[in-house]
Formats: sequence, C-alpha cells, structure tokens
Amino acid sequence: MNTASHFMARLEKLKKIVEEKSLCGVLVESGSSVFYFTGYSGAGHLLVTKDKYYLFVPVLEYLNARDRLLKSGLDKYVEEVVYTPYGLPDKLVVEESGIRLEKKDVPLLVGELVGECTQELGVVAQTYSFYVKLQEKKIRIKDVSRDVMELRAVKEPWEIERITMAARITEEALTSALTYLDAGVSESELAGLVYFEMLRRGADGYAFPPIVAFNENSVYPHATPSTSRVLWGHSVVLFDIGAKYEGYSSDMTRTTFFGSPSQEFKKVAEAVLEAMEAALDMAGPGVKTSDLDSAARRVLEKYGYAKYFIHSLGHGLGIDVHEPPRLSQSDETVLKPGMIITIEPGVYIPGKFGVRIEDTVLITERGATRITRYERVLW
Ligand SMILES: [Mn+2]
Repeated sequence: MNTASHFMARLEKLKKIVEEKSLCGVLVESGSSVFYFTGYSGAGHLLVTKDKYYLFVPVLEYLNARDRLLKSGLDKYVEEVVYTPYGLPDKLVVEESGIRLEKKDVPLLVGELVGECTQELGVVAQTYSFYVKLQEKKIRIKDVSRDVMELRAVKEPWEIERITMAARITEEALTSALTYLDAGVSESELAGLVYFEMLRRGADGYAFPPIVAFNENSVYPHATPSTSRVLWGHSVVLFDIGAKYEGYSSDMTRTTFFGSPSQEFKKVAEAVLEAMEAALDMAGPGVKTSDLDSAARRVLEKYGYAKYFIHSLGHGLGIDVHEPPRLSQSDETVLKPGMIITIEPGVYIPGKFGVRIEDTVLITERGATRITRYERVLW
C-alpha cells in the first residue's frame, strides 16, 4: 500500500491533463490536492511540467517533505526545491542536505520554469492572492481544479480502507462519549472527550471540530459547543463528529435524547430517519445526486417538515471532509462506483430543537453501502 506506483499513477493522470488541454504544466497550491498526488501535507506547491515533477516547500518543511517523498517512493521522480523568500542567512543546514535551495518565492520560480512556454499554466489554487501573484509574473493561467477534483472523487481501495478506519474510530469515540451523558456534563466536555477518544484510538486528529449540541443549540447545523450549556432534565443531544485517519476523513451525525424523549422529538427523528432511508435506498451508480436530495425532501414534505430542512442532503468526502459533489437540487453529478458521499437529512425547528442523522456512504457496483454503521435509533 502507498507505494510509488499509487502516486505515480495519479501524477501520470495530472500529466495527461497537461497534454489534453495543451498546457505548459499544472501547478497545485498547498493542501489536500498536494497530499493526494504526493503524500506530503505541509505547505508547498506541486508543479508538473511536460517532462518533470517539482515540489516547492518553504525551508521549515525541508525535512518533512524529503521524508514524505521517501515514504511515498517519489524521491526519485519528484524534485524537492526548498525556497526561502524571507531573507534567512546563507548558511542553513538545508544546503548540507543536497536539496536545491532557492531564495525566491514560488511565483518567481514557476515563472522561470515555464516562462518560455506560450501556452496556459493549469492551476489548482486555494487562494485568490496566489492567482494574482502568478498573473503579476505574466503567467497565463487556467483553473483546472474541477479536473483534479473529478480524479479525487472516485476513491481507490486503499483510500476506502482509510476512510473506513476513520469511521470505526469515530464510532468508538461516540460509544465512549455516550457513557458520559449525565446531568451536569457540558457540550464542550463531551466534544473534548470525543476528540480525546479519537486521538487515543489512532486518529491523526479530527476531520472537523466535534459538534455537540443540546436542545435549542441543535437548531444550528454548525453549532458551536459551549461550556455553559449543561445537560439537565430531558434534552436533545446531537453529535456531529468525524475522525481523520492517515489523511482521510469520516463524518457521522447522531441525535439522541437524554431522559425520556418527547412525542414531538420522536416524530421528527423518525421522519428524518425515513428520509435518510429513502435516499440510501435510491443511492447507486448512475443516479443523479439531485435525485437523492429530492427523495429525502419528499419524505419530509409528507410530514410537513420539508421547510425545516435548510441544507443540501450531503457532500463528497475524502481527504477533505467536504469535497465535490454536493448532493443538492442544483448538482448534476451522476454517481459512480467508488465515490464516497454523506447522506444527512436534518430538521431544524427554530426555538425548539434540531435532528440530523448522517452516514458516510460508499457507492458500489450495485448500490450503496454505509461506511459508518453506528446504530441510528438512539432515542
Ligand atoms: Mn457532513
């Protein structure tokens, strides 16, 4: 697993984009796409030209990048170039390592490497300022982020294994946190417990800060846990949590009840679960993401809750916790085997409570299978 051939196959696909679109090359700015192609996750830029691969990293990352390239088996194929535009002294240890050191910033280095080329440079940028800096160097650029995200959308078996592992850790963290559900515990304490359990079970960290929300705080789909919101009496308790494992995310939401659930809560929770089942039943290769969103919305409509479903049904998931496609009315993506998405209908009644149930789901050859398999009826 994780050998040079995995990464080289991906880099070849990037080179194919260069050829097919007649580009000078493709430049990928820091972040999850650099990790996808190289296994390196620090600050840095990957440049693929017609005949070479470069990884530009700031000087503080020179060892990290070298070690990651070795681990990925890419050290023979990708040239690491360390840059230091910050006026650091000449005598730095990096010069003893045989790694190329340049006292220039990335746009300048890229300008030198592709400067003679009259075609466009494909770019996957995270920031607008990076586009601007390249344009200042008179480099003509073309956004190719869609092409790269299309590659990333279909997962390879070893990626599915990692996401599954992240899901198992998430489930174990929830089991543990649920044992602390008792009068006096705060949302923040539970969120911290979830994170602690993820780390001690082998996660790199969380895919996003754990959301734990009680009662009226659960009406915010992106609620922030608070130390001052403490469990007492009969309460709705929502957990939206996801561990990260070897660079890959998971995402799961469960809504439970502390004490005896109200009739209204049960009615809403059962409708949300039915909406989820409707979407899950329909999910599979050849199905449009917008149709899944409609299927869930129709169920909630039946119960008069559709107006409280204020977000799209779900999203793609992989290295990033949110990746294309978006499972919404305006998305035209047709699902393919190997895609991993979330299905997460929710009903948020202002001033009262919210209920969301979410699973991470793999699209298979025949249909779809849940990666997060935690019990859903917890009330
Ligand atoms: Mn989600």
